[in-house]
Amino acid sequence: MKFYMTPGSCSTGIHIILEELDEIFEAHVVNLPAGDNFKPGYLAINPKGTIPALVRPDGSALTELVAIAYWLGRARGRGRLWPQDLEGETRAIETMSHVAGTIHGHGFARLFTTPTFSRAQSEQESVKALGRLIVEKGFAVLARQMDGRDFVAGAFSVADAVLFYAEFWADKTGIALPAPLLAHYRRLLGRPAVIRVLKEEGYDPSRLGGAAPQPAAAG
Ligand SMILES: N[C@@H](CCC(=O)N[C@@H](CS)C(=O)NCC(=O)O)C(=O)O
Repeated sequence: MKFYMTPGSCSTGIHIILEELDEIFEAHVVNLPAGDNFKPGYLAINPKGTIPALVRPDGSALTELVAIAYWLGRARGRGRLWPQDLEGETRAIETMSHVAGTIHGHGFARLFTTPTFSRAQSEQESVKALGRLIVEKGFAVLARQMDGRDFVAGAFSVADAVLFYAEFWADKTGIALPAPLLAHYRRLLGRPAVIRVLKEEGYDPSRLGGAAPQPAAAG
């Protein structure tokens, strides 16, 4: 398979899944700051110009992080990274949609690609502040969901790798994680596949996960 990714981006979640599955794949780094995602060569693979994208053994390209995670979870490794029961499957989809759609798409995107939300220079800081608020509210909801659980849906699944990339971004941007999410993040930071991926993407895993948890909101 061919995996189109950018180190430290949302594709890290898919990279972890590939590594957890022991997949053999070609990694193609797409340089987002250089705009390589909008060059014809990449648009021929993913017309949306986003990463990640995965070209599968039959040559077809799959886009959208949640769909790629779902397909890898179900179709590869005899389905061992996909929950086996309906409730687990449903909760995995619920969490992945929340992370990719809300926390990433509405929250972190406002922090990382602020001008795509408003071109006005005077609004840049307020767009970022709103993004941070959306991320924090999203994490507060997820923290209640994850309280008392080691993983999103029973055993480790693709949904944990998806949640991980948002927790990783919180760490990188100095957004404090609520205690249940910090515990989940640290749990994943201890997995050999996660350590391998972070090193391959240029990070030192031993320097991650050190932040104090966010105190629980009053009331
Ligand atoms: N809906 C897409 C969004 C993925 C996404 O936003 N990827 C970012 C990197 S984390 C990206 O490709 N940004 C470049 C751009 O949108 O121009 C998905 O879920 O896969």
